[in-house]
Amino acid sequence: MNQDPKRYTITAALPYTNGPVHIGHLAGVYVPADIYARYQRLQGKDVAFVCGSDEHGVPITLKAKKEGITPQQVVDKYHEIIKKSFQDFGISFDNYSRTSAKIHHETASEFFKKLYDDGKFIEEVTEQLYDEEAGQFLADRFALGTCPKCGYEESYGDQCENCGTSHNAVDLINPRSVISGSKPVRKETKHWFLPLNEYQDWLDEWILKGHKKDWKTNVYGQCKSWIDDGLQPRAVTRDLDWGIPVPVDGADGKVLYVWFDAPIGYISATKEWAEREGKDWEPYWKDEQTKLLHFIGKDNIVFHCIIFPSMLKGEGSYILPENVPANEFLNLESNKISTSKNWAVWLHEYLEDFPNQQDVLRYVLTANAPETKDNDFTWSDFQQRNNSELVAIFGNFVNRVAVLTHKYYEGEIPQPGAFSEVDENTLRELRAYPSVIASSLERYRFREAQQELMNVARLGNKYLADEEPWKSIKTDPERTKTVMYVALQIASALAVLSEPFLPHTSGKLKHILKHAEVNNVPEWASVSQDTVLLPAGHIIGKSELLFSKIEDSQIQQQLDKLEASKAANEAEAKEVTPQKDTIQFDDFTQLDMRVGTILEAEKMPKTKKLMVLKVDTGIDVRTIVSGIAESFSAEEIVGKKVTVLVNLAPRPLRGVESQGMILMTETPDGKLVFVNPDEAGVDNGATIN
Ligand code: B3M
Ligand code: ZN
Repeated sequence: MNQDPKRYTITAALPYTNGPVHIGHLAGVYVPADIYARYQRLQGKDVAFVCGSDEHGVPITLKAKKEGITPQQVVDKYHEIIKKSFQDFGISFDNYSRTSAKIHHETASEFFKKLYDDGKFIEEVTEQLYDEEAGQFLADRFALGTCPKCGYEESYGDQCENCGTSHNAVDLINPRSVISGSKPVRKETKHWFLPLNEYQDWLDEWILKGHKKDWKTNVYGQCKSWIDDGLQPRAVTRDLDWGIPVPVDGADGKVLYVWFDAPIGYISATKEWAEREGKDWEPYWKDEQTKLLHFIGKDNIVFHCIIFPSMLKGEGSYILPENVPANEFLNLESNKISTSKNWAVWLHEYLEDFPNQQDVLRYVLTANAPETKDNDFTWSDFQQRNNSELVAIFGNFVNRVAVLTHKYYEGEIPQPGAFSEVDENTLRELRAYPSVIASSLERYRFREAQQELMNVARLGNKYLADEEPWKSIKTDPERTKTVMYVALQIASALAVLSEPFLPHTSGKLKHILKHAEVNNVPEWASVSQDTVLLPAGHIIGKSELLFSKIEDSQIQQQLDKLEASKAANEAEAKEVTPQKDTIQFDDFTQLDMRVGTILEAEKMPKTKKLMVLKVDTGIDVRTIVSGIAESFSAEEIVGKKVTVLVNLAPRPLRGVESQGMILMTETPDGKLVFVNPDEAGVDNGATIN
């Protein structure tokens, strides 16, 4: 692709419609995508910025079960809430669609059919997890279990949130059904697989050997590890009743895998938009001169860099993404954002507490964007950035300029005299900003770009502080005219350059400066040229407050809210687990539990939780892999007596066979403790009954 693409197709991850959106979504995906799209439009570029609700998949069905409503009711409810939040925050999608739309069902079905007809799938009967109690297959998030890669015990069937790997539900160790809690059996069923292994060499060429070295290191690194690990065929269909029916014969009761249909949602959203606008959608997806970009969070990297590109390649007529600028995660007050724990700042709730202050949140989230590593959002940082940056730097500059223009000239821009060296230098510096900001944006460095924007306001403040028009008005009113003229040019540039970042503020500022009434309306390109943005004689409007101070009490209110969530979670955690179903004495006697001693302990490399133990069970010395590394160091447990379930079937954990299980319990704050036999006088091998 040359440096100057003909058009841009910019996609933002389709949010699952099983809950509202929070600051993590905004910071990771939608604000950067929006800044980028707005910036390209300001360059006069042809942009299709698309998104929509991801309405299929197990998360939706689970939510419906939990709330006792239908999946359709779930998606209808959250689609509206999410769509409104995006509008409120000024995310300027050209189209926000939804995957339940007819056009999407058609597009995704056709896509599948094309791959099917071209023989791009493998059709295979395999064993899948099946919940006999619920009478259904356990696709994806319907199954939970231990991640085969990192040992995390709450891994979903399709993906582990701990290590990011995506796998098949049958790969889970100790799987359990989310529906009934029961242990699933394996049952045969037919599915269609995308043979990713056949794309391995091509992906290696395209990403690793190709020109993708300029992808962000977090993205490139994940791709590399995937490709280096060797790719396996992936099922693209599921046994579920919610989704897009598999459009071939003999596929009753089967739907497309949500991660097969969702990215095609970008294409359907583009089609829907093009139809509405009377345009042709195809160049946006098929012309080599189009720059296709996917904005996503880091948990979606494999789908957008490996699987979707393989689908597009297999289909044959589509272009591939030029870049996938994925972000890391945003934490909240040092803890992982969690919907289920209500540890989040929900966008619709934020707006209730901070009405019309969307741009403050956009600003803070960009200033703190998790671009290269996970980052933390804190309310005190939010307050600080508002009060000492937006209010004190940006707002203060604009307010001084507007107020003084009215005070001295009744709002009319004065005729300047000859420029001093300081004036010339200031204007020259100002003209450099569009390209400085652009260069950061072109490299997806949004934090840096926004800092440069603030430097424009800083330039203005410094200029006023040095030139002191409020003093010269008494001694040299002609000089004051020149100074105010220059300051007004800076304010005007700020109105233009802030648009991608702070669209509401930019709109207000343009309104104050009455940009629309200037003959040549100031634009991004004109800021860098040696032209006048606001001519002498132009009359500006009255100053309006762009930002207002955020008080300590408002911050305290937010912290109290979070504190309440924490208290509620703790109360819930304290609830005693209900007693399980009665078992017979014989069932109990089948468990062979012995006293043992830990002889050696070593943390398993590259895992958070796993420890490899050598345990003397009295019968033998055996290896047991246990998920205790976050609660104990190796040193403190060597020599400890523990209770061991010795006749548990051996199972491999990350390549090490675990030959038993150590009995544990947990303190209220999550620390594991051993179920400790009386150490005085029991020998290893003593039975427990
Ligand atoms: N809905 C996953 C997510 O919200 C998913 C993104 C789809 S993008 C095609 O994390
Ligand atoms: Zn894992």
